[in-house]
Amino acid sequence: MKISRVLLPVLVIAALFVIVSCAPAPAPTSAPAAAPTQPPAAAAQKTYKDMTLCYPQLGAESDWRTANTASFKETAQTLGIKQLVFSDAQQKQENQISAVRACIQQKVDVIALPPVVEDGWDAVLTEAKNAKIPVIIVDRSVSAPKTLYASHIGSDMVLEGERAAAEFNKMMPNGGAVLELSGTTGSGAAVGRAKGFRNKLNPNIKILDSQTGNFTRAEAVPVMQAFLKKYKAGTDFQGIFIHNDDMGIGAIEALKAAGVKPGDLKIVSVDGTRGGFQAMVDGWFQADVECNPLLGPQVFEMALKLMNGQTIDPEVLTNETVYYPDKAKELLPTRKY
Ligand code: GZL
Repeated sequence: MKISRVLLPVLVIAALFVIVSCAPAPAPTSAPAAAPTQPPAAAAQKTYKDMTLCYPQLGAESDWRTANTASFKETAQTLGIKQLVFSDAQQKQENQISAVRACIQQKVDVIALPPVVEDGWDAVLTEAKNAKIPVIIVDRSVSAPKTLYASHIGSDMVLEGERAAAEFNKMMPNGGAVLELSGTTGSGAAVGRAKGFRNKLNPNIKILDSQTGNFTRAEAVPVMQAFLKKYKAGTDFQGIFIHNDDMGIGAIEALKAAGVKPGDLKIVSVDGTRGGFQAMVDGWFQADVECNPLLGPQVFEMALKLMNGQTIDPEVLTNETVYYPDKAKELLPTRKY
């Protein structure tokens, strides 16, 4: 078959096109991808033996605090953690902040912070977050944004204050006046208890005066002495709301010296320590609102979950009750703190 000179090149180009477009795809230049491998084994789970936990304790101001410290040290020992980085800030926020910064430098796994006061933590919590060290707020609360820490575990301080108010409402149905011996100024415990107390106290019961005893027995004595100089026990006031047992024991010293007898006044305290139970046995306290310091086991469990990338509840409140003199004698020998 003759093909014209014009048609021939067209046929050649067309033929070439067909060859290229049908030709099998050129062999890949790189070697074929290896068969997919198994996903990487999950990272080995951390255990307590891998844990370095920082606990910059706020102080040693009360029997409650002593029991809280013991709970952390004993639990760390029992679990066999790698290291508990413990320090005592002597109730000074600047010391706590320095201790947290030292733990950040040390690259601890978790920081458990029992804040002495509510405010002033944003900067150091931001530093911990930037260092990718999770923080658990323990016991008292902070005003810093919740995005700066993993969780808060502690008591509902407002409820504790409300429970104390309910006791005075029951004991003083016809009203009267009470004094308040409050905890450390600006602390979540004192702020919450005072708030709750005022939430629920009957309007016919007046808060005659309120002074801080900084949660210590020693500082409560002069505060109670000054109250007794200014007001007549039983006449000007019939009751006292005391934010912790240690200050209650200090107040009792001053009341005894002024000739006040057990039962002359309606006294409600907070914590439920052995000292508070003894004060109920002796007739000084009419009720003791529980505040549990034994938080160590729960905090270490939360810390291990954080180390293994697990989420934890952002807020863990401890279940508490109110103790009364009628059971105090029987329960006193069983008290753990
Ligand atoms: C409350 C705690 C308080 C106690 C005091 O959770 O922070 O501090 O009530 C202690 O005894 O000093």
